Amino acid sequence: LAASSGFLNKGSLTFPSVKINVRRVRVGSARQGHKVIAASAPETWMAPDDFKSAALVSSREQYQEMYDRSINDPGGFWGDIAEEFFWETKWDPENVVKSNFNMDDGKVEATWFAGGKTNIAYNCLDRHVENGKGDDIAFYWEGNAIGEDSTLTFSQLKDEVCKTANYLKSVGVKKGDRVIIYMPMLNELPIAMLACARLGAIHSVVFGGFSAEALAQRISGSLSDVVLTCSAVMRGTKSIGLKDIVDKAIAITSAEGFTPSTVVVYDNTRAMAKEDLPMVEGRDVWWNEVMSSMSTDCEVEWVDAEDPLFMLYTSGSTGMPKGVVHTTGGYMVYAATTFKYVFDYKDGDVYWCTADCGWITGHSYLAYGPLLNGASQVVFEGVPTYPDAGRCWAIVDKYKVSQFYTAPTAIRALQRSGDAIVKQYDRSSLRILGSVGEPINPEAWRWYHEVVGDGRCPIVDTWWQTETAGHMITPLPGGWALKPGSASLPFFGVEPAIVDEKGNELEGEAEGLLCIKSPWPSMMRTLYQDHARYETAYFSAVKGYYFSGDGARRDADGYYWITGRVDDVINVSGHRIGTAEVESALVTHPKCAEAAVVGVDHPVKGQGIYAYVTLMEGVDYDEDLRKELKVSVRSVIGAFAAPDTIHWAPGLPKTRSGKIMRRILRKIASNEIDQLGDTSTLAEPAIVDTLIDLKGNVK
Ligand code: 6R9
Repeated sequence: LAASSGFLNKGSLTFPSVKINVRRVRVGSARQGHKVIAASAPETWMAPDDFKSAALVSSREQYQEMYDRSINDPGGFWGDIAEEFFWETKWDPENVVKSNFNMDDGKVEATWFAGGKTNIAYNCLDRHVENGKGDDIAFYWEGNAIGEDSTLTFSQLKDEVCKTANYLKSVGVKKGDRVIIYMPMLNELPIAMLACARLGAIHSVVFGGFSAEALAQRISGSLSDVVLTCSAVMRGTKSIGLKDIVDKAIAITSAEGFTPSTVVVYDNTRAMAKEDLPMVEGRDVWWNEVMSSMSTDCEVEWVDAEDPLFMLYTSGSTGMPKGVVHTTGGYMVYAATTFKYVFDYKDGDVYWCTADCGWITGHSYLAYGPLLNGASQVVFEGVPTYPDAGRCWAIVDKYKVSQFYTAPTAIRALQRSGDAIVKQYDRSSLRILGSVGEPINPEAWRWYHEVVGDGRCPIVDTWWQTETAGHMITPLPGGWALKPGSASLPFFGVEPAIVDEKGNELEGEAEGLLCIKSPWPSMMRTLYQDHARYETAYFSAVKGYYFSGDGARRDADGYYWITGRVDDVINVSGHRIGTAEVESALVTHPKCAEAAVVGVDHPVKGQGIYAYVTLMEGVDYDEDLRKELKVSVRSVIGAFAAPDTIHWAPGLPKTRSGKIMRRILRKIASNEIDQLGDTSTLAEPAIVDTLIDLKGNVK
């Protein structure tokens, strides 16, 4: 294995099994359908001098010097940073990074800090407690309803993590075992993650919005013997029963021959009365009862830097969701370092990320990054619009939040409620505003900047993925001028490349496929039990590069503008959804013969799901059926993946070899009928006119 090095001589580039439908995006537009910023005269904003001079990185020159070292001497750069953490055994300094990332043979392995032994939970908690920070607040928990709140100090959090770890140990969980966590945003969710990490067990957090079928897939996919859950949760005024979904999921896995032995249920009396919840004798226990008798001392399991820390499922362009696996050492160093520099973290800050721990953002920038830095943060159970659209600003005011990190979809939704409700609250504590999950359109950027941040706060538009586990392209808030809609420059150690459809890397100003050409510490190491799929899905489309699935443009200043997915992944409110997953959910309905799903621009969600459905012979299209089809998707994936629109399709535009031409379906869906392009390769060109005629009956 060669250390991260050259990437010349890529040989011939082919696109074997990975499907890339490059969608054309106008040069200069930050996002299809949103306002276009002229490429020639981009608007820029620079943090004021007092902000810059106090920032960890205060100029592009300082960044460039650090960046150059991170690329030319990754071992030295990351090795120095890793020294700040506690390692029970030090890594081999000659081999900080080993990888064959850039080979043409399509085989990919990477290791960081090999030989080192550490524990991320120890570094998140014990290290701070031992350094006299035990009484600092780790979590300001804010419940769904106004007035529900509590705090946990670092030493209290450590005690809770130890109790949970001791309980898990008592039911047999040990290093390498997988544990499913299906919880709402109670403190117990990050506590459960850290408890697994303390034992070296691999957590697999499943977002609470996933259905029983999706949860079942994740339980049996990882053969997790223990499931941690909660009776129910309040989302706004609605109570959602999570334990009930766990019961249904286990009924599915049991029918297939796998039954977890233990289900630990947190009794959330605010959402459901204990008596109302049936418990399965011998399998289900109450969290609150079993933890209370556990000791607050729990020995740390020292794990290898390359031992897996967690797996997290995410959607790709083909097939079923992929179990992305992240390991310990590189992830720890990278999550902590990106948090520190991107949020310009300083002692005394109060940070708030609105993400759920069911997503990667909640892993890296709620559970791990902030705790590794000893930061105080808000953990919010509720939704940004309950009881009203001022809730986020009320929380900022209440806790004097200094960094606020959320998704463009939330920003757009709050923007719709107007400026007055924002201005009712004091936001002078805010220093930095963050964005993640999808491209932020310039109007939303400006509103966030001007109204929420009173024109004072830099916006860090952070581009990254479940697979990258940490920020990849992002502003450093005091470092350089911001351009609304651009994620700007690569973080330390990240080498982005823009590649054309033939796989040639483009230099200078360019637009194409966004790839990464050398390993970074928190890169995913494999897909759970499927290394071959890891290699084909990410490293075979563009040989010698990691292909992100996104398109991007690089401007004359070297800034990157992410143009969105170029594969068959739809990004709905920051949630990644594979078109293939929604299609296979639709065809589970007995009356659905075939389905084709595309993404369309949506003013709040970023993209919406638009489904073309062909029914079985002899079945008539009707409104009830439309509802039933949506229910099918809700029950196979979850409510967030239900199509917004169903377009009845007596047939679909296919090539003679039977491939659905989604390009045409996208154009019809977005009313760009005049831009259908070449339809001559279709087996039955007339179907296009039929679909256009049926647009009148679309709902
Ligand atoms: C962290 C996260 C990843 C996909 C990614 C891209 C989109 C995320 C973005 C962004 C433009 C940004 N994305 N951040 N697009 N600008 N700042 O969201 O992970 O759920 O895996 O989604 O989200 O399309 O490929 P994940």
